[in-house]
Amino acid sequence: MKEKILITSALPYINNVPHIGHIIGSHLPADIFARFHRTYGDDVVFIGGADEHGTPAVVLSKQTGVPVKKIVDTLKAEHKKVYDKLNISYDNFSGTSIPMHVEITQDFANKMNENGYIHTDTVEQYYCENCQMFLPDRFLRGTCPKCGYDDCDADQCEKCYSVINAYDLINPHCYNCGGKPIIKKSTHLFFDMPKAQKAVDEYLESKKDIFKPYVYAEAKRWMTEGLKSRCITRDMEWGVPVNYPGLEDKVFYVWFEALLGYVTFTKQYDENFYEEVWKKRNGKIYHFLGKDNIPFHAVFFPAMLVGNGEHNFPYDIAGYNFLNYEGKKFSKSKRIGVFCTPLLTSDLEVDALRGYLTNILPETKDSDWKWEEFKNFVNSELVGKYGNFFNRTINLLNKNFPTLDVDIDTITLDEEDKDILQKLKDEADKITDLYKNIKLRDAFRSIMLLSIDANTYLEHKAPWNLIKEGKLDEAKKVLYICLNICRTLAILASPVLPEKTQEVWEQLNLEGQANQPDNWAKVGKVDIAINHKINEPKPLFRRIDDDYLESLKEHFSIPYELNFD
Ligand code: B3M
Ligand code: ZN
Repeated sequence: MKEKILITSALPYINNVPHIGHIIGSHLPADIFARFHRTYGDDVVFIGGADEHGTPAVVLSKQTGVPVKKIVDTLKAEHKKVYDKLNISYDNFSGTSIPMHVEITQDFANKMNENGYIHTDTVEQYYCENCQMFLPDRFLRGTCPKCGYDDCDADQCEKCYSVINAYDLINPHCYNCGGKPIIKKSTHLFFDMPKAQKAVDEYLESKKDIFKPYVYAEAKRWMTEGLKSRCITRDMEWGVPVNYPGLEDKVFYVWFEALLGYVTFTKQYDENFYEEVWKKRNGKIYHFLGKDNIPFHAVFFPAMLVGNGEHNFPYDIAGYNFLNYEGKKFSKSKRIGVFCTPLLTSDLEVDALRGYLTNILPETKDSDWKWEEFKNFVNSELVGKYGNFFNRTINLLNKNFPTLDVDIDTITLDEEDKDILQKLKDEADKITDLYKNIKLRDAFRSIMLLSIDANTYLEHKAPWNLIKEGKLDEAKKVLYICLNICRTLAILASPVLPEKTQEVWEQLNLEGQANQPDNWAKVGKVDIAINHKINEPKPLFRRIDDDYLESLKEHFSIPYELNFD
């Protein structure tokens, strides 16, 4: 039965341009999962967009003197180009500055207020006299009260990922000028998180076997400390305006409204789907994000949903670890990393990149980009194993039997045929389950392994010898089996390698698209027409030699230079 599946990828702050670590940590896995479900036959909506508000872009604006709106518009366009180039198949890539988002956020907060989850309080807030401003979130720095990290901001510690309350920061100072802030009174809205503690506990309990263990553990860590009231408004101009009487000069705290971006962007894309999934709770919501975002999605958001009472809860939260670069942390200023804007002017095959990233997806621990490993992966796995099996099969067919015409009555399967067909079926089932359970790296690795088995079968059967010996029916049988394996291998890998699997689909001369809805029903099956006509073969992936690798390294080491002219 068709299921409604809503997939979201964390909304990036718009104060930079993504590097490959951002891609591997949410956009790519979310895209693979969305592509799988579409081809599987589900009713999928995949949304993302820019987290345009909050302090990150405002901080950059202060540093560069460029108006924040201009920063956001310029960088958002760069983001979109990168995601398009990588074939991230967003149904709706939007942004939190759209008018509909103001309405959704305000209505959501009103309802929480009606339900008694919001109160106002006049509190002492840090204010920089030098900069003449309150110091929300990233504008305030100090020492983390949890881990002692000395460059912690007043929102979340970059080191231990603890969510911080501004007044708990030790030795606070202004990020802008380094000055010591004074304390000024200001009235704000507070979210009564303790009131939601029990319901969030129960929610998390029900997710014990669904969330990955470290996502569950990260959520529990915050719960065990006990939820505290959290300020959900800020003294800033840039953001979603608050409509609460007397507080109209404030905006909502960025995490409060950004999470609701998921609701807005669904509604903006498809009102009916929004009604079904968010309001009637008929469907599953999957969030993809980096590990630093886990507490907000697994605790703060569910707590908001408890307070609001009118929306569906996340079904699963796929949190990813980080990607390092050759053993070091990505750093734009030190030019350490693989940056994304160079993609736009590179002839690097996007699926080679997607394949390698999937192979090192940081699902259970941090992983490491290594150029040498990238080269070896492309040459030995994509060219040597996966691509090679298609190429040999299509070549042999094209040269010897451009129209196959297998005589089905004369086919008798020997043990080796039966083994490979059983393997095909078993592996297809296993890989399908891995996709469903968001074990995308294992799914992809299993596809690569299956292509080794397929090559071994072909090698053993050596249809080229059978042809020489005049055993044409036997040769046709082997190639017919290989042709069917090719179809399964193409469909199975289509979520990861959308361009290449479509190319090979056309070489195989199969109908429609490799990734068309419901095509998944064909995986593991052997039912291609017996008089199938094959097309021209062409090598699938480009081999990477040392010179090309050097030029790629150089090309991808250049980060985007901010330029707002
Ligand atoms: N913008 C944090 C980040 O970019 C934040 C995610 C919002 S998801 C609703 O990592
Ligand atoms: Zn200052």
